[in-house]
Amino acid sequence: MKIIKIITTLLLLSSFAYADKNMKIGSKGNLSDVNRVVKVIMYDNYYEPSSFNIKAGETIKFEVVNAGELVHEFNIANKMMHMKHQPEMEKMVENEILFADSIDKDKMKKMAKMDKSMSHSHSNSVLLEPKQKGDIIWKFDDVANIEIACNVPGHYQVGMIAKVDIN
Ligand SMILES: [Cu+2]
Repeated sequence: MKIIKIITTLLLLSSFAYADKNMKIGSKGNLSDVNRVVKVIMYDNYYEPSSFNIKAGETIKFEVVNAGELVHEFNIANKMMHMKHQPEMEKMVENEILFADSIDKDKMKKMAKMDKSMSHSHSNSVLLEPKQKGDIIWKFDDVANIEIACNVPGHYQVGMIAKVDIN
C-alpha cells in the first residue's frame, strides 16, 4: 500500500512539474502592476460573476469572498490542470483535512511536510472556508484556454466553473 501511495505521489508531482512548464495560464502578478481589481463572490456552487473578460497581458487582483456554506476554491488554471488537481483534493478529504464546510489547517501543514501535493499553497488558487476572504494577483500574459474553477470534490462536476475570455 505504502509503495502504491509513493508511486501515485511521484506521478502527481511529475505531472505537475510538466504542467507548469507547458500550460499557458499566466503567472503570479505583482501588486505594483495591478491594472484592475475584480471582486468575486463564491456561492454554493457558482461564482458571481460567472465569467470574466480579460485583456491579454493584464494583471488583475481578484478579491475573493466565500459567501456560501461550503468550502470553495478559486483556481486559475485550465481544464487539464483542474482534472489533475481533483484527485489531490479527494486525497485531502480522505485524510480528513478537507471537510464540507471547514479545513483542518494544522493537519494540512503537517501532511504538507510529508506530501507536497497536500500543501495547497499554489499561487494560482485560494481555498476558502465559509465567510473567509482571499486575494490572488495574477498576470494574464501568454495565456490560452483558461478556466477558473473549484476543485472541491463534486463542485466542478456540478458546474462551479467560470469562463474566461481573453482578448
Ligand atoms: Cu466549490
